[in-house]
Amino acid sequence: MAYQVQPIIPARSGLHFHHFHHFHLISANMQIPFSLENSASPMETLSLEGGDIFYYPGFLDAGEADESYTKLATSTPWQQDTISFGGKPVLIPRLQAWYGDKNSRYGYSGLALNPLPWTPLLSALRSRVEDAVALPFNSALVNYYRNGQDSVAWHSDDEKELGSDPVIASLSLGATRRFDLRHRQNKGQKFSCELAGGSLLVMGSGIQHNWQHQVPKQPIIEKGRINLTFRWVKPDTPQL
Ligand SMILES: O=C(O)CCC(=O)C(=O)O
Repeated sequence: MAYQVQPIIPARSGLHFHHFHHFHLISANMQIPFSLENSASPMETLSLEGGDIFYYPGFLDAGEADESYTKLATSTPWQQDTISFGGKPVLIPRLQAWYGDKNSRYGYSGLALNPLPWTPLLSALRSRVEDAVALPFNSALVNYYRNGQDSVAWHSDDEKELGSDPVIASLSLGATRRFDLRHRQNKGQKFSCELAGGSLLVMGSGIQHNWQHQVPKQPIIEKGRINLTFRWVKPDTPQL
């Protein structure tokens, strides 16, 4: 598996990011620590087969990340929605809320989501993320993993309203959780990292087409985690 380091800093970002060395590539018989120890770049870029991932540790400082986590945990109208899995209704193993511009409807696995209006906190976080990534986002899926028993199963974010090649920016708050990717054709080809509170992970062009991702259960973890995936959905896509 080839990988390379690309110091890419979006021109509009104006933000300073610290080094943080948490990338690991894992396949059936190898584990390669991914480190930018000698790179001049303040963020980490991982080129996978068919797509790039960018990791911004310390995107929010610890105080800001903690405050945002507490505010979201206590004030979001969380729902444990039901999806269709193998034709059967199943409760998702986490809580969620869908925010966005008025016309940014979204759905997956038989579930239709109408956007809640942006709150001041979510609007501010969205602007920060848009500046860093230099792309607009009109919606965010906010997931609450109450503890290590909560999870999200293997999937790609490839619903039609996301367009053919979405770039998705994923902001993590609260407990550090493992994030896995596996190649869609060659499922033995895997990549894992730890997503720390305050970090931003960007799944770039090609990733949703070529890779699936999951947040596995980690029963030992007692603390909660909130993840916001900022997305661009095609406005006014008809509901399911
Ligand atoms: O919690 C995460 O880091 C990932 C969330 C996710 O997979 C999604 O919203 O599609």
